[in-house]
Amino acid sequence: MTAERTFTTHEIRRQTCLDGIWDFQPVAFDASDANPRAQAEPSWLTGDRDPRQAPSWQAEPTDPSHPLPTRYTEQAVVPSCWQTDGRHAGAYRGQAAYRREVVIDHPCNIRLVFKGVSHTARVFWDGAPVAFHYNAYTAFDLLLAGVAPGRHRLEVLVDNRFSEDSLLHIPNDYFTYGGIIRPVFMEEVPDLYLEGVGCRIRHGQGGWTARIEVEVRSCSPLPRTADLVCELAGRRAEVRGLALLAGVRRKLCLRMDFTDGQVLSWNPESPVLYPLKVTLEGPGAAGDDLIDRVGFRTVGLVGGRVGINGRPVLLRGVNRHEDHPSFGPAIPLSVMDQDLKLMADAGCNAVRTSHYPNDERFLDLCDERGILVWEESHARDGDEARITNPLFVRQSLDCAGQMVRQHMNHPSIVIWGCLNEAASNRPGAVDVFRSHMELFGRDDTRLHTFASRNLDDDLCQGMVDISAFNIYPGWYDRRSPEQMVDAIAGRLDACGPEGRPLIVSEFGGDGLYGLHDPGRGRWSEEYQGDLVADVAARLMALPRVAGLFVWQFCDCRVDPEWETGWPQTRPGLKNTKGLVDGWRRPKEAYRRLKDLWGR
Ligand code: ADA
Repeated sequence: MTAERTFTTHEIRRQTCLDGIWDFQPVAFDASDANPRAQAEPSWLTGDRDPRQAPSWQAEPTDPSHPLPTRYTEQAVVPSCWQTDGRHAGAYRGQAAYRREVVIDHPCNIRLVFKGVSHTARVFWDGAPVAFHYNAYTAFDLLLAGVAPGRHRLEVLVDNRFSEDSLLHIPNDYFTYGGIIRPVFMEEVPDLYLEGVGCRIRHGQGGWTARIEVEVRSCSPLPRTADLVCELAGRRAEVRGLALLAGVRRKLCLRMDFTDGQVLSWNPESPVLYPLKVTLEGPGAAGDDLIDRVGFRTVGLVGGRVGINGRPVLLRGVNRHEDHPSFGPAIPLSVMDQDLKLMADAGCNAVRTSHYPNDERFLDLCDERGILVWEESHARDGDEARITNPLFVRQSLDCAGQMVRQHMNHPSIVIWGCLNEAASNRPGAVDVFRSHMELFGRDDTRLHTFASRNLDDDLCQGMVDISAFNIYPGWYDRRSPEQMVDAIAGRLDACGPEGRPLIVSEFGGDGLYGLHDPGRGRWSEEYQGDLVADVAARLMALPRVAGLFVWQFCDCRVDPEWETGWPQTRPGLKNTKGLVDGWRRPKEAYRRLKDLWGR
């Protein structure tokens, strides 16, 4: 059975993983479907392979008022995506329904947790709609109070179409897959139950303070009371006789202080984690619990570097897409493990989750291995019109808010990022950046930034804790790394505190796996290896540069519908700037980086 995290999260609450074989049915487009992009003419680039068609599936027509199929003719594995289903590994973009039976043996409250559905999910319980969620990369949950014993039908209608309703998932330089791509869990919760726990750890005069927020929810028709107990690093805090009226939620704030000697700090070399355990015990009521993990560490700027517990660290990182030829975005734990081992072997100490929140188990592994994470909210590339669209702002802030709330406790996350390469040089877009930075500002235990490509005219650098720019010397740009960093530094000094450090959040170039050229020409592994090693060495020699992230860790698939003409620079519809290819086979660039970083 798949575990939700890499450690035990409940000792009391009954949790069942719903991964496995589900019934599956693609659902046909119908004429009334107002979906302008999906109905646009197929581009000449995709040729006969119109991505709207499911070449070998029997798609069921649906009535929009009853969107679920009346019969299911296929089966699919959860989690997975339909693009990696062996028979039709094409680019089907559309809707598909998933169904499975759930047997309940006594009356109870059921909480369903979906860790990721790409990209829009409508959930139905015995045919009735119970949840809607947009965006593939954040989790969502729903509560069914007072479920009767018996056999129940759980169905999920999944949609991966591009449309006017989807402003984060757009045709892009990575692929928006379709499917239930991360695990699904069913939990039985008592009438008073724990909805979440968030912990902020700060260091002050000779000691640590943990501020713990616990959310308790009642799904009972009657008032209820319970005792809440919170345990961390040998300490215990209690709230006795917590009373909740019918149907309400309540947030409780607890504080625990530790002297320096009482806990070990979390550091990249010694990533010590402590369980944070919250328990609800009611007089006569069933109990509930949540277990997460925390690390005692501070993040700041120290001597022009990112400082972990006051010690400066040069970030040597990679950008990673969750993508694999066999699994798409439904990356198994074993591949996460493999990826992190390859990164460590190449000498990386950091990873950027470009361009969306990652599977939480990957973050768990980073916590355990001391890898520093820049976690990024979902968005890549946005002109002013798109990112100032109120729907974009809502979807993007929703995603950023869910990311912060869901991943708050991971000590490995040292940077919250957002809005990659968006219009930070347009006066009309400044407020959009500000609203994201204000949201991140509620968590002062990390640095906040975004990756800009506007070297000469960025207007939003005054809002970030550390500046970050994507530069491609030797690939898209003829300037040298020094010239580009100089241009950025000049601009930063003119508008912000002088000498503010900067991260090169992307650099690199394409290299086709297996293409060897004694002349070391563009697109060969040799050219890419020379480029990555040369740019990395030169950036590391610049005192202003506090970190550098290679674009990218592994090759990834791109959307054929990507509109800008750039697919012509994506052989095999892949972005081939990976240090390893899709199958994780190291390229020359990997070996050259390892020579620089890994020894
Ligand atoms: C950008 C972008 C990446 C990728 C890269 C490239 O900087 O942030 O997502 O598209 O360029 O390969 O061109």
